[in-house]
Amino acid sequence: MGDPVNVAEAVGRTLAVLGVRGVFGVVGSGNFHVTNALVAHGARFVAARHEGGAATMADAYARVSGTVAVLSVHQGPGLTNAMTGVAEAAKSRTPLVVLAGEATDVRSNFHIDQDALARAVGAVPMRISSAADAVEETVAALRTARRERRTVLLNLPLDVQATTVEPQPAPADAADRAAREAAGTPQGEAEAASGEGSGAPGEAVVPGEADVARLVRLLAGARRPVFVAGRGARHARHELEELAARTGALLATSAVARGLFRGSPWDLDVSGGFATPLAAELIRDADLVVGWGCALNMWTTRHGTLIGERAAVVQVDVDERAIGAHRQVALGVVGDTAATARAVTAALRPAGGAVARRDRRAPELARRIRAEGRWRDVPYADESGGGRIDPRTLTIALDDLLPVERIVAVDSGNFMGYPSMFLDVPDEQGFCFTQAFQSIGLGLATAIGAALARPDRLPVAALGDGGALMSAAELETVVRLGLPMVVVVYDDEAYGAEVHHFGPHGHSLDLVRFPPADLAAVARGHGFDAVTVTHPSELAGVAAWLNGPRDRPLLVHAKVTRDHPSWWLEEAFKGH
Ligand SMILES: Cc1ncc(C[n+]2csc(CCOP(=O)(O)OP(=O)(O)O)c2C)c(N)n1
Ligand SMILES: [Mg+2]
Repeated sequence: MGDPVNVAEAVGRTLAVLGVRGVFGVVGSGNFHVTNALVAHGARFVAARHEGGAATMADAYARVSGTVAVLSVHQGPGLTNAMTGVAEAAKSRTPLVVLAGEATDVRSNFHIDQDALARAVGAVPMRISSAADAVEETVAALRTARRERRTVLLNLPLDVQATTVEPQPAPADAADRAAREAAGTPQGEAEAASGEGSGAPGEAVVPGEADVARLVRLLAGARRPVFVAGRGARHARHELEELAARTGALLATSAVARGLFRGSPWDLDVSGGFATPLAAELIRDADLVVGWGCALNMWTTRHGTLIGERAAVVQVDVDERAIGAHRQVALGVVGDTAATARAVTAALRPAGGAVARRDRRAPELARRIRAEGRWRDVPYADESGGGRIDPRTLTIALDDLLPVERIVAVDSGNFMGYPSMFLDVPDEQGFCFTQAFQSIGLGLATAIGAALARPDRLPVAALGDGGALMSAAELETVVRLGLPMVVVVYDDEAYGAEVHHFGPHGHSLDLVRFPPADLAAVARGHGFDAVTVTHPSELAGVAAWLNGPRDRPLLVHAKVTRDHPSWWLEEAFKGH
């Protein structure tokens, strides 16, 4: 393998040879060599302007590409800057390797306890301990990320980095095998950390026969079954649709799996705070709810209210610990979602037998789902006026204007339901929801990472004014990368979530309101095109951008009405 290289180079080369392609970060002295080696061996490095942005870009890239991503940061502050994004990734079980320089000398300004930091947010601390073990330890870190769907911190102590690795010919078959493993498809999509489902494919966990038989019996006896698919079912659309067709089940998803059943006449879209009135009615009416790779947590069940009192609840999950973690279940099946659905379908009597299509799949219901199944079909009174646009009107208009082949990323805040509910997505890869840590400020970087994983789709970042300004450093990254992105800012000149949380109790709101900021000018300063929308007629500027060369990204600065909280926020407050 040629000349001796130092440990940093060996680590970077190993990761690249094993198939890592997406690398994000901010380069300092402690990660300079490792990052250069990654690039030299075929990885793409994306420079962010803040490590927080880089972490979330890597997270989103891993989720959408289905491969392990790498985050590369400087020792100490490089890592602390990244920690919010690392926490989101860890809670979401995103397969991610964080490469961080490490100052082990306690007298160094950069010294902190990096292991403790990783552990505190649920990431797995690992370390390159010596030149002799560097390659093996790198492979182990990648394997943990991939196989266990963990976010791994691979510490690179500065003194060890500088030592020399003797050339060792990598056996071709081992490299091949490892490369397949690393570049594999862990469908790393994530739901809330709080244990939202798991169940990535790979080594599919086969369910026990007795459990399959129990689930067959429950499905055979149910008149109105509903399936709720989560992160762990994102690879199982086909199998779940087939089983649903045999049992008459209706199909819903948790927020992170939004779009999974798009195109099915039985698709109820999201179960939870974002559910349409029709979806809520049908899920509440179910006599059997089966969560597939879905934790059925307080968000997905609206604090339990979406599950009828007499409904039997079943959970299928690859992780035994996820079963019953959020609510009691009548049956827990430990198994991969696709493998379990296949086994249950095979065990059912042939179509046309006792377990034929159920009454819930009547043509009348399909007609209702067609007519009332989307939020934009629910009548509302447009409150636009006085220089502000109703966010529903804004989002419906954008839904009409923007190409269907889109990938939507949503930040946190009062506004977040509008894009999550009124912007349609083509499939489960059209929605990237980094909300396991409920942090504001991740939406823009999420859109960047997702856009790089799906360059064929128009990326749409939906942000509040607070989240937009918190992450504004990455506007330049969007421009520099030449991404044809649409950033929509729902500007209420406030931390609206806090205004609506505390306003009704008579508290002063001075600390959570802000004077108007010209966000269109901020965006133009970074090289964006921008339009300010205070009235529906101004959306013509968006149409003009879409018709044009799209050689710069577009920021839509929407001044939105702000008289009352969104209904999903009122719902969410119950969880505080
Ligand atoms: C990093 C972080 N800081 C603070 C909060 C608390 N918080 C939740 S929503 C919110 C306001 C967000 O404001 P904005 O982005 O303008 O959206 P809006 O609520 O106004 O729609 C804040 C401060 C948080 N969730 N995450
Ligand atoms: Mg706001």
